[in-house]
Amino acid sequence: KRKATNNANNPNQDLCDFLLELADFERNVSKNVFKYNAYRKAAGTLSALPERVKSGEEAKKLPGIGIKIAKKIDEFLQTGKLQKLEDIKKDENNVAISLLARVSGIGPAKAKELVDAGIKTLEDLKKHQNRLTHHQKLGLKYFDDFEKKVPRAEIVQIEKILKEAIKEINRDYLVTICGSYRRGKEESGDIDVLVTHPDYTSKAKDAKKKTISLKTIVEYLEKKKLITDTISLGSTKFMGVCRLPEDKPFRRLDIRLTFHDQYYCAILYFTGSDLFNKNMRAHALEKKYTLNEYALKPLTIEGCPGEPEKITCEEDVFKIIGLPYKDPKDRNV
Ligand code: DCP
Ligand code: MG
Ligand code: MN
Repeated sequence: KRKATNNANNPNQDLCDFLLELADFERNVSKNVFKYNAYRKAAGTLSALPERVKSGEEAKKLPGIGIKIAKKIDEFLQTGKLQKLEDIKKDENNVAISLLARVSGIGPAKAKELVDAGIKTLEDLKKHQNRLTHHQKLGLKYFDDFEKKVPRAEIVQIEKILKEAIKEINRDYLVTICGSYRRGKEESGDIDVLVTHPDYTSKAKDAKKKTISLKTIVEYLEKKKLITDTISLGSTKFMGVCRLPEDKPFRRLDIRLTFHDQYYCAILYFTGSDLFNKNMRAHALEKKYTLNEYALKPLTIEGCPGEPEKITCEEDVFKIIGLPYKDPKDRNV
């Protein structure tokens, strides 16, 4: 669940690591989302630099790095560690909460509840599975595999199997793998899939919609031995686990079924990054539009959303809110 800054031979890797570790503690222990985002943003900035940062002062000139983070960078460059982090880690409960919150399905509140009950290691957790939800049990079972990044080449293979299988059910299905993979990343945390069908629109009659079913897709992918576990399955959202035939690690797989007339807003949203989405939504608001994973709607003077704009590609959204088009690979921040 940690958002790594996975840039091959990053000259500032150690700095990024301590910032991401701080980010994790802020989210899971201090529950300060603001600081969590600030540390992540700073780590993201450093990971994109081609050269090693020489001082905090130099770093302060970069986006997302203010005086406080600059000071921490100086301390780390001079002493090789960060006292704030050392102090946090002196409390074994903090370390335990941080560990348990790495299990898929366990959030900061649940992690604290478990640690308060004396459950502090993955071994402890295995003995107390009755305290866990179905999702959390799977998170524990696949803990090691879910911590591993998915190489791009593996998603290419999964994409091929997935598309062939879904088109066997009905050849008009449209399938797009979004997330970090679509942004061109060499490694991803999971696999995010969007599916639609020309007959499956927000306006279509229920009878017609019923012929399109995410459950049918999931069952077929199980039969094909690609999907191994289901975390949750609703009419439009599947969360689960998949694995390639030849003993590769188990991977987190998300599939969403979306209406055809909302497909391109959905693709834009699920391609991310989450930070890019935040900025784009804010820009849309400045132009008196509201943007989400379903639609782009103009806002009236009273601030009420009107009828959705007709969107037939991602470019439409950029055009309407007056932004130059950005390729998915340029949406990493
Ligand atoms: N998303 C978002 N806001 C969130 C969570 C997700 O806008 N709070 C969108 C943008 C993400 C996409 O959903 O890119 C997929 O979510 P992931 O958590 O799978 O993120 P990524 O695919 O970008 O990264 P990773 O490689 O970690 O999976
Ligand atoms: Mg993803
Ligand atoms: Mn995902």
